[in-house]
Amino acid sequence: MSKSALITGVTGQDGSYLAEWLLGQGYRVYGLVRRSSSPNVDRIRHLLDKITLIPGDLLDDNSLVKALEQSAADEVYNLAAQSFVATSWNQPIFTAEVTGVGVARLLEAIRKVNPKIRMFQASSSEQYGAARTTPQNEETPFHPRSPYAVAKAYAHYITINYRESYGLFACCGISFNHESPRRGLEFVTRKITHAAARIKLGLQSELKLGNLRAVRDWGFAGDYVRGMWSMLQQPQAEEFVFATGECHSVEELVATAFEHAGLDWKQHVVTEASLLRPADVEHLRGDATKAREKLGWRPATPFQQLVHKMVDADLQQVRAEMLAGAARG
Ligand code: NDP
Ligand code: GDR
Repeated sequence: MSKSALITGVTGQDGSYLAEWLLGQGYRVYGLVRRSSSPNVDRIRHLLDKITLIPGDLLDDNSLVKALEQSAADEVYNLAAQSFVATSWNQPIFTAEVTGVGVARLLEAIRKVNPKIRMFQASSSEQYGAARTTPQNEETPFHPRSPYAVAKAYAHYITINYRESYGLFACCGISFNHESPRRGLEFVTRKITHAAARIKLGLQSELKLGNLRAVRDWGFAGDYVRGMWSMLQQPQAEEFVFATGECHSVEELVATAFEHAGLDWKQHVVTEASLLRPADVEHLRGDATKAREKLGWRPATPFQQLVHKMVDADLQQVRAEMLAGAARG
């Protein structure tokens, strides 16, 4: 009988790529979806006849128990979170409840339903925050700089604590930023590539951004989900960093995207004080040596290729929306 996997956050960017990857590996795939007033399955529409959706929420213990029972999961990938850093200052308590305490709820449910379940927790490079050393690896201390990162640090330690307390196979992958054409529109990469496409096609002229100096280690989401899966195939549960080891500033990202669209970014980008964060993370670069050596994991998509792919996808999407709008009259 094939293995069964439950993905929380299946409607998100990573959830959609992970579902594709697990289906390719022969898994029965279940996805936890929270109730919304209208369906929110754009990223997994092409998979709906291949995966089973189970209603539930990280805020609701009982729904997690039921989802584990219904899926008879061998592996659980906890990708669900309030994942937008900027929002976490406006909604710190909600972010702590979902992104932090939600993980304790899931671990408790696993303990109750089947302690043999293997669990992946999506930790974040944001936990390093004002990092003391560069590049960051599994040994680098955390110094979180946002309510989101503080919640993720709690989630990280509670996962390790349940492993040490109860012998669960539960482990954290510490991923640096990873992007794709399926990235949410509010994150800086997609905000930029989508705006470049709209400006190119004459739908807007200006793009407002915050901190252009911030530096990140950006990779392709499709590469990172392979690492998540590999972690749960190991003989022992332990933490791994996933990163490209290359970093670029937001300004370089804008320049790369706009140039690919045939635009001069300086004519369109304005900086806006309201988009600056109360405490930003200025510089992150990851060291994925352990993942390379133990898991054989390597990111396969260089920065420029990633940005070009996102701009091309946005040009295609915006053109299609314009055509559909014209056809509707
Ligand atoms: P997204 O924001 O695209 O997806 C988040 C998912 O979580 C969505 O499916 C969302 O559902 C779901 N969700 C939110 N709240 C709840 C809740 N209360 N109960 C159940 N589901 C909920 O994130 P990504 O795919 O980019 O990231 C996946 C995970 O990895 C997140 O935990 C993120 O914090 C973490 N991470 C991401 C990195 C990145 O660069 N992408 C890097 C490091 C860590 P809905 O569609 O209904 O909103
Ligand atoms: P991040 O991603 O906070 O690293 O979290 P985001 O793309 O939001 O910001 C990256 C950097 O860009 C700067 N920036 C802007 N950001 C946004 N969103 N919008 C802007 O207009 C803008 N202008 C400048 C930010 O200040 C920041 O320095 C992402 C999320 O996926 C988290 O869930 C994940 O844990 C981390 O990556 C790793």
